[in-house]
Amino acid sequence: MLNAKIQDAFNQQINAEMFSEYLYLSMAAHFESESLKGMANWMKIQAGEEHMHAMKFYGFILDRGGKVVLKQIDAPKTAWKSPLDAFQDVYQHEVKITGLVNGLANLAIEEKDHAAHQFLEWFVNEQVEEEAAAQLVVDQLKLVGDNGVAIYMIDQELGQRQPAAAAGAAAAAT
Ligand code: OFO
Repeated sequence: MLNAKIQDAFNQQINAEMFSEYLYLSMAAHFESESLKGMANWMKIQAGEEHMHAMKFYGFILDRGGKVVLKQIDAPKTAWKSPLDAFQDVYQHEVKITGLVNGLANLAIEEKDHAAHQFLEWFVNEQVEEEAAAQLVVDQLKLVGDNGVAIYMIDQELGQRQPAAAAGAAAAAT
């Protein structure tokens, strides 16, 4: 049985993850319109991962006999000055999400909910990866500055990103 405080906090996190999905989909649409298809691909896959994160919370609440309560999703930004501007926003957003996940883990400890705490461990680790992935692209974009050829090459590289399930299957086959 899920206590009310954790249920509310987890429902709030569904909203945060759905906003993340919206934000990255908005960035994807922005990059599509800038003909940066690789960056759009990276963002669409990221948006899909955020949806999966939201669904993990959804499933956990229901498995514990709780009630899922969906709230209104804020509208994300729709334009960015440059690829660097967008990826810096990704990084800052992920830092914010890490703070939310840490807050949930603290709450689970306070409420002595071991199942919730264990469930959140996956997210704690995931956030390390998410921050690192965004930071890497920010660093690369800072390195190349306004060099169009280099931005094109980064775009090509980001176009190689595959959804986590497909990437896992490919790695298992090698
Ligand atoms: Fe980007 O990790 Fe969920 O929100």
